[in-house]
Amino acid sequence: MNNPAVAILIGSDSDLEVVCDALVTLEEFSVSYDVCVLSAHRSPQHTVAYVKTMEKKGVQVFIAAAGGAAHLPGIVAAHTVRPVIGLPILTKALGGVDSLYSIVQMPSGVPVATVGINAAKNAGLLAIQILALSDRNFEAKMRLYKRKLTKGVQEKNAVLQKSGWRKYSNT
Ligand code: RP5
Repeated sequence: MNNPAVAILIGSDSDLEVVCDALVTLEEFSVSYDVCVLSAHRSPQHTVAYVKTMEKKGVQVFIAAAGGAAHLPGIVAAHTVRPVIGLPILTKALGGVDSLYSIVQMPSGVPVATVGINAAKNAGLLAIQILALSDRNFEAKMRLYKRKLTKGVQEKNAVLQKSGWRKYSNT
């Protein structure tokens, strides 16, 4: 893709199953994106080169997903002035807390907007909200999305009010 609005870096192909939720969300909003496997530790030079190239191509937001000693979002943030969203990936050893802490505890001056562990959909939505600051089309789509969220809650409440809470109980 020539001029993506969002660039997504994933630390390994093993992260892709989780990250797919972000990609699907971007596609649902018709956001152009580029996605690459790049590692802060295993391919550091390629990672930095990619960030610089994508910034030159006009990328507005970066999403970086990584697990364990998850330094990828921080490395991206160190090399761009664009906002960076960090997506911590669930890990077998420590349940993703290692990823979360590695991403969220950035030094002063180099922020990474960190979403929840495996919260790929939220990473995609946050990227779209950033784009919506300067794009009325994305803003309108985001308002519609929010209205749908509200409608879903109202429908659930209607079912609860009609059938009573015992429908939800095993006892
Ligand atoms: C991190 O190490 C990746 O982001 C991934 O979450 C984790 C494991 O990578 P693989 O060993 O599956 O390649 O860098």
